[in-house]
Amino acid sequence: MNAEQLSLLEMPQTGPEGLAYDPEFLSVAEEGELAAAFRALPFKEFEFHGFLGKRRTISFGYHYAFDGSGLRHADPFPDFLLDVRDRAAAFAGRDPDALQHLLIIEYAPGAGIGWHRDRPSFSDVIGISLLAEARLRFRRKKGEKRERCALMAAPRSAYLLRGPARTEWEHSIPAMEQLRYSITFRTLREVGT
Ligand SMILES: O=C(O)CCC(=O)C(=O)O
Repeated sequence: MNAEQLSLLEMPQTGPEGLAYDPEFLSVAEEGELAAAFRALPFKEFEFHGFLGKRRTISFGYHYAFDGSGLRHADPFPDFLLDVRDRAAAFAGRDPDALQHLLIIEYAPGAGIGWHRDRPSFSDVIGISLLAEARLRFRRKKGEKRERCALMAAPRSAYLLRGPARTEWEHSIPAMEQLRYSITFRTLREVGT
């Protein structure tokens, strides 16, 4: 990761520990094919305790419902994403079968994602960006202050959130100006860890 990809706003370090980045994870051709396939998917507005967000999502493997019901089984991963899953697993140094949750998000212009940490049911998060660059912002409390930094996630790139980047830092993406899709794969946290 170089200084242009990771802007260190108030941080004297190289970024959240546990954040890894591959700027060229997908080819241009793969990105085009995936985006074309995504246009046919039955996305639904993201629902959070009865409120609808601007982004639209679809989950495979498992679905996490924010209505109190939590993690449930969902349809299996589509075949056309199995190769991407295998490469995402290799990027994270994990077995492909460990990537059990797949979430595709459609961010139309004006849609973003607010500050959050992923649910404790999940462990590693591998995110792949399509079509537009996103400013993946990070923050965590340090005493009375907050540390902040941001990763410019380029189209066709992949990032990994693990360890402190996943559990100590919150992340968010401001409203997009252009259509972006993200693919995120998650491992499930083992009980007792
Ligand atoms: O779109 C992205 O890359 C981030 C997705 C995200 O933060 C999430 O699904 O919790």
